[in-house]
Amino acid sequence: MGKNIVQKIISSHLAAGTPSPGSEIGLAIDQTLIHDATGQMALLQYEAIGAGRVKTKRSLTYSDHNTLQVSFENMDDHHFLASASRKFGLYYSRVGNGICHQVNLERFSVPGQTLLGADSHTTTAGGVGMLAIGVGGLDVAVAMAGEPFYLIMPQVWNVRLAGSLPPWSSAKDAALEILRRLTVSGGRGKTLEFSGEGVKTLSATERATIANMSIETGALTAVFPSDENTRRYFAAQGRLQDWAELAADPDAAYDGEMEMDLSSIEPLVARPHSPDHVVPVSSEAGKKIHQVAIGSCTNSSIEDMFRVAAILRGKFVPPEVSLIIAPGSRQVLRCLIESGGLADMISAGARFMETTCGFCNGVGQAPRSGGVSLRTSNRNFSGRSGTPDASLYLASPETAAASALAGAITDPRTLGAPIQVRLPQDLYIDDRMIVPPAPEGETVEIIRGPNIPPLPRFDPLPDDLEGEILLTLGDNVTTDDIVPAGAHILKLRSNIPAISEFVFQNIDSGFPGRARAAGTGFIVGGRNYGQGSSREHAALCPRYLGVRAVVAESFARIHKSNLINFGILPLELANPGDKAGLRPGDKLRLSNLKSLIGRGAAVPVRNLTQGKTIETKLELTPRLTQILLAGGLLAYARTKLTGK
Ligand code: MIC
Ligand code: SF4
Repeated sequence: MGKNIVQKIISSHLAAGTPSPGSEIGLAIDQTLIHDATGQMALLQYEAIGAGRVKTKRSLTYSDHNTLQVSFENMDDHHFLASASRKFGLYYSRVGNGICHQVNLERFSVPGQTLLGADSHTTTAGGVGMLAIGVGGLDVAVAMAGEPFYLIMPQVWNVRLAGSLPPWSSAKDAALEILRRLTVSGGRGKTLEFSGEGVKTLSATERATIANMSIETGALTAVFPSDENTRRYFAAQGRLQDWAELAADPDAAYDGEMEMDLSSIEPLVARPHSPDHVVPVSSEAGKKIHQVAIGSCTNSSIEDMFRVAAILRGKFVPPEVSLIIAPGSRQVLRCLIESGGLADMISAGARFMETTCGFCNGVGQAPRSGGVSLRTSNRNFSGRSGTPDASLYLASPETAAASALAGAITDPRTLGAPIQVRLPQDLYIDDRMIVPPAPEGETVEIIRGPNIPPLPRFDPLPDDLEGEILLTLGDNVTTDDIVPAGAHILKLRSNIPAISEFVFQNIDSGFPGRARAAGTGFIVGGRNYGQGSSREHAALCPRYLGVRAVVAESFARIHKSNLINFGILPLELANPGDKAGLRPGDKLRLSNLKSLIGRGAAVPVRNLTQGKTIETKLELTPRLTQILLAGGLLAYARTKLTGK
């Protein structure tokens, strides 16, 4: 029996286990990435592990998320990241060089290799045939130390693409169509592998857009074949030596499949406040908008930007709309300048932003109160823009440009004949903004500003836990709900005591105070608890405040790992109906934890207030059991790697 692409990459990187769906495997990691929202913790944790220089083929740090400098914190953090990267053997991409996923795709992606990134959209590199997985920063730190990355072998789903996108429909619409079908949880436990004649009609960056948003379905990642189109992309990047062909064997088997005819995809939009609230643009047409933001790691490639420039050429945005454009990398920006596209955008009234994440996670360009913002990014969770009552819509660059010109949501097909863009021959390749690590043996001092206090220390799991339910929540709670985005919060990513004061801020601002007063506490959630980003702060900060278990119907993959990594028990309700009997303020007791968890037994939760006991499941591999007992991955990895 032949192999599919995922099986091929996994078998060439298998470091432990047997790759059958549902079992734990260890994967050798070729490349890692971290950035200035997750990298501070990753590098502090890497330093605490004490493993010397990184052991991967290449590890990178990007400064792209936290680039506002209205006070000292972000710049201090950048100096920390640059100096620690230099010391530990990581390449450092300076602010202004671009968004991690776009730059990584352009300059470092390698088909057939593994990439582990402390960012959920690491999946973007699946567009050129990498097995690219988003995780918490601590998992990346451990991989940089040379340890395999452990995961549950996913099912591999064959997404068979037929046809080609009609004029004015774009890869973003295909990504939204996948979300419409799978919702924000339908991809759980799966990797999406793309095949079929339709794949050949998509360029490498269009594939990257689809791979980028696959994480929104809850999938582990997405992978495209590496073919002639991929080869062309690598040739344009001057990196043909990194290209390799990668395809599934003709008789490869899959665990499931999905058919999608690209020619039937019309322009789509995701309504507030979830990326799976997908409807045709035409059904929202005419809705007034106040802001249009084009960019983010989903849609900031040269192709995207050139299409936007062509639509805007010779036109002007009406006064009620603020049009924001942020290209994905310095390379994209340079091409826009040389082609005249930048002039078209500026002449049309666009505000031009840095080549960073920016508006995408609320670092600048917050909409007005109650405002409506149409964006080309991948998440429209409530509060993510920095304005709690704003409504965010997600759409393609074509829909965004058409809507900006009209001042209302507009189907781009109303613009008439399709636009033709000629992509540049010369991409102005220039890697000078990527600082290499120090040569081995050179002494490098790590620079730490006052925003970087020492790592908090956590004790091992006690035998008994008693505390109160601090908060009960519904389904699909996002990591943006737990530790919100926004410039004033993001700048504290390296300062756990300070950022912990913002936990659940948009839902229940009294949470931190209540948690601290309670000493030990629990959270109750519904289905798919912790969906969205990889931010380990959504586990680390609650742990810092005294949360020791989350009881939920189910958990999103990355967040569940992060909870375990920081010693919080992710307890799944055996009977979802029991959730109704868990009320805020109820006192809970969990007894004999060490022996129960140690022998893989169920963990009963005694509700002392209601006088009832609830059954929960704690599905752990032997390795995860050891991590929980040790109080978290940091303590476990340090002992394993250094004996301390
Ligand atoms: C996001 O898009 O939500 C982020 C900001 O890039 C996060 C990373 C983080 O919050 O640390 C992600 O996607 O993982
Ligand atoms: Fe940056 Fe937004 Fe992409 Fe996250 S989703 S990496 S914040 S551009």
